[in-house]
Amino acid sequence: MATHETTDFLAGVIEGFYGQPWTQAERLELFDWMAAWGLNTYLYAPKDDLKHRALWRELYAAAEAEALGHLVKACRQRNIHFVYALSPGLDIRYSNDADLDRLKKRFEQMLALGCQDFALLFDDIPDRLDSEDIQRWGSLAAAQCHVTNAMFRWTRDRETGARFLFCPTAYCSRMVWRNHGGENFLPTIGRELLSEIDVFWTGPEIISREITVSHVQELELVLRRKPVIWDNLHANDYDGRRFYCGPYTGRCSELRRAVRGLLSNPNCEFPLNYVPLRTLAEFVRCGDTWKPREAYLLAVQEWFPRFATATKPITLEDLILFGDCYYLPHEEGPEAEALYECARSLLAEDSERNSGQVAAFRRQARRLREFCARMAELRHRPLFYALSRRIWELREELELLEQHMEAARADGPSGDPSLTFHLPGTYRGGMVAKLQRLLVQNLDGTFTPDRSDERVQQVGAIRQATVSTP
Ligand code: GDL
Repeated sequence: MATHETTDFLAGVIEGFYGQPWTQAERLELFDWMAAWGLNTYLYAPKDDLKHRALWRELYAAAEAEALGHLVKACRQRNIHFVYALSPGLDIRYSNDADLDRLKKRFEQMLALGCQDFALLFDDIPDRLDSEDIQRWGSLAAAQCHVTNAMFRWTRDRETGARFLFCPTAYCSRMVWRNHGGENFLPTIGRELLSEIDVFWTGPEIISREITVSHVQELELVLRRKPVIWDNLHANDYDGRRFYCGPYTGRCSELRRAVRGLLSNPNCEFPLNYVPLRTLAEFVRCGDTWKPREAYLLAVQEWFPRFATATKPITLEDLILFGDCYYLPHEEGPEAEALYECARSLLAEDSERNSGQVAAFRRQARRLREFCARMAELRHRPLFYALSRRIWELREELELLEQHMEAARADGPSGDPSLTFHLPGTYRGGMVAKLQRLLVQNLDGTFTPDRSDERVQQVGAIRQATVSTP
């Protein structure tokens, strides 16, 4: 039986997001990064590989299997664990032996390709059981433990050193508080899941700003094992307007001893993951003190050569300013935050609008707009394609603000609406945008109807009428 060097602590990457999976070439590039940076685990779990989730019962066709086999081999050559995950939870019948057999057939195919490590994921699935499963298992947690334990034993009979991971249906504190998965979901998992099986956990939230040592220590008591963190800090599949290239942060270095692993499920667009993964790798091997901003600046410096343009070059300083605009889900980078604060104070009703401040805003906004324009000339086209839609929006908004401030300076606080080309309907338009404007999110996460929208629509209608009047 083949063996490979095992490291107990799992550090690396989950391809576990919704949307277009990474290409074969991107995965190979990822493995090179990982090998160079000391990351040891890659979890194959793209939600929209049909045979990972929706069609989990179907075997891979020959060409698909060959491509996966190639990845398994590429990982082996670099001493990286290739963990193959299946997500059968959408429609599995937990008490149906035929479904268990299908899982075995799927793992058998991967074993034949040289894969040694496996995972069963039950995230984002209906948290109800059909009547037969309820009668047999009593709870979703017990049903999941039964199938996972059975698959673990079956796998270990064939691959003695196999790592085996499990993602529960309630995989963060908020879900547990809401009783997602049913009463006593996690305690049942802790009690009934075999102790050799690792359990994924995303932290207090699905996208956790912070994961503290005390948080995971409390969890350990319930799970009866240390968790493996499935870290969604840099995931962007839930928001098509953003990506995150800020540093790995909100986790202190002591966390490494409190967990069995740290795996990042990052941005859908592979080329945008350089800094997130580089800084994760640094976090994994840093000493006692973790300095995220310093790590970010170093990683951006390394990323910079990929921004070679066809004509006029960009500067590292501009890349840092731009990166700060797409930093992290819960915060902008300091330079972006300063730019935002400057614009906000200039637009405030009682603003003095001193010309120095306006000039400072304009200078930064122009730097950014110029940077965005340069991106169209990136030689690394996949990087540009990954950025292009977001850049478009950033440029538009900055241009609008600049125009507005210019007009306000000339004509008083309200500005001159006729100066803008941003017509209602075409700009910030569409059904989703309209729906979003109906409810405003409060700081505590609750939503309330936005009455000001009626006013905005009225103004829009007036402008529309003005524009279409010959
Ligand atoms: C999730 C999904 C993950 C997705 C992420 C961000 C887990 C365990 N599952 O809940 O596939 O990419 O949120 O949207 O995190």
